[in-house]
Amino acid sequence: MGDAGLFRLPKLDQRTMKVTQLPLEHFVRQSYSMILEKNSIMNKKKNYATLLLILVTQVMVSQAKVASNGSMDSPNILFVFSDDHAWQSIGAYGGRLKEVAHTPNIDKLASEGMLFRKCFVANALCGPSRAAVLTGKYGHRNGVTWNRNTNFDGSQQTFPKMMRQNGYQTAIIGKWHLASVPTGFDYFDCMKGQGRYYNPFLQRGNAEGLQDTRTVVGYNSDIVGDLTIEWLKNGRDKSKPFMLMSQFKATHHGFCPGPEEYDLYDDVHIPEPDNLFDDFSYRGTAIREQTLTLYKNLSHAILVGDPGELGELNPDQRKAWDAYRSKFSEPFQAMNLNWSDQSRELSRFKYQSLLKNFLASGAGIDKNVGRIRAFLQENDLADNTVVIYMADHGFFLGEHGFFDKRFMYEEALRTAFIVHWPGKVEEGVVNDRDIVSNIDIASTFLEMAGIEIPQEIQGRSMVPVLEGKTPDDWRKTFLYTYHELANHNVQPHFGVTDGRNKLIYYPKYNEWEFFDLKKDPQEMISQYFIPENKTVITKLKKELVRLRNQYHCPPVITHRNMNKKANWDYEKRIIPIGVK
Ligand SMILES: [Ca+2]
Repeated sequence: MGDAGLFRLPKLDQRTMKVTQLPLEHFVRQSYSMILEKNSIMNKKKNYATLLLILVTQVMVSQAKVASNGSMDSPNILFVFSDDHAWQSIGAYGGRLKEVAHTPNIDKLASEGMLFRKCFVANALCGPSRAAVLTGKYGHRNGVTWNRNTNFDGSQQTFPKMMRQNGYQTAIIGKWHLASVPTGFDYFDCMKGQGRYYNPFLQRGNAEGLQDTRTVVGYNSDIVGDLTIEWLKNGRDKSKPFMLMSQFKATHHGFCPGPEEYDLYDDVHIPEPDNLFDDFSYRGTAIREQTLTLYKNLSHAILVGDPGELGELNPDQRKAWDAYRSKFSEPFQAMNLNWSDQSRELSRFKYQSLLKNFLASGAGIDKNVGRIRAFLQENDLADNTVVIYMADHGFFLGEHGFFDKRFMYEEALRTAFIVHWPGKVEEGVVNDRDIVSNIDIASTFLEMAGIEIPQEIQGRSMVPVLEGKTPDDWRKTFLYTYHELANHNVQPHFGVTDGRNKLIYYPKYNEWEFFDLKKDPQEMISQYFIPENKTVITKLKKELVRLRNQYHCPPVITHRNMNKKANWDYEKRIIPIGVK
């Protein structure tokens, strides 16, 4: 433990477990043909001796009963994954919304495990994050770099496939989003596309492919909770450990809460961020050209009407939803303003409406996290199941006036990540030191299961970090890549962060932004042109090149550009932090 290598080798007993999972015939055939191919000029006597040794080993390891139904060596894994569930909206993160966040169950999970404050995503978008989780790779290596092409190539290696091949029962329930039929799962029951908040259409199947489709009546998060519990109750093969991905659609765009959460934020005032009315001074062109402010770009339907992702409501649901919506539509009508009015009065109303819908949607996830964990507790599964809570990426909740993600600023780059691993992870630890990522999930789950990690995986196992034994060579910097120019006019960019200092590059403009989060946690004044930062910026540029090489980034964005002297208007308007 605490090995400083890039990947830690599995323990010997864990390595042998992998062998016992392979059918004997398969093992003999593979081994024998491999020997013949590789050693055709070796004498046959030696070949047979090698084969005999392998067979004897096979028989010996088969004597040992493989840990089933979860154990310390091959624990069950429950991966709860939500969508856009901003870390600052979760109480345990202690941010500006902690007094109004309604996340008691996620907070409890944090109090029983390790909460990461520096979990960064490779790319803050739904599809790319899901592909990064499954493969442990950046988008340019797994094929999903943006949401317009989320047709994941299911023939590539993924951790669920490897776990399934090594004796785990694998299942995924809820949001999939990756267009192609899920592969590597003994069971899947997923929404089509983004999924609808009410009465979602679900596609169900197994390792053989799609088996049936159906519409399930009800509210999305409650359905994901129900189906997760139902699978744990009746879908499991109790002779095997399981790896279950329970993936919520909430709190994605549409931000529709469920009926049980309709009244949660009545008469509650949501605190505003200091930079709700950011004027985008002292930063580059990209932030001034985006179209993701809640006061200009959030549609009427999203806050006071029917969002596109609402789904088709039955008469009872319609009546309840309209009554809920009147809490927003009636005050809006009373203001007697056009929706496109950009007055602070209407902007503040939009902020309150967005946040109430978002937080109530988050509360619906939290309630179901509580239900699922209660089931584990009541069914003797709590002690041998690792429970993870993670969001696919962060989300702006009014910071800079934004309501979306994409930018490499802290609200989107960071994501919620909490791990409860009974007997392994110390309870209630907040990890604000180690930089971890969604690309680390695959390696981590493989090591938890005692499966050797393929070299081609780009993320690293967090197991030693979780055990409080962070290797000396653990990453000190992180590469972010944003490829998509589709919605909200956010230009492609990439950058590097060491957790405090952050450098972002926008190729289209040949512009850089530099922030020191200790001095400027809200990233309001780029300090790129301040002479005293030259040393750290030069160091980060070198690190950016090193990381892009390490991760085999394609040369679509040339390093020649990166070395050109930036020359742009705002250079003249730049000020050092602290100077008024
Ligand atoms: Ca998302």
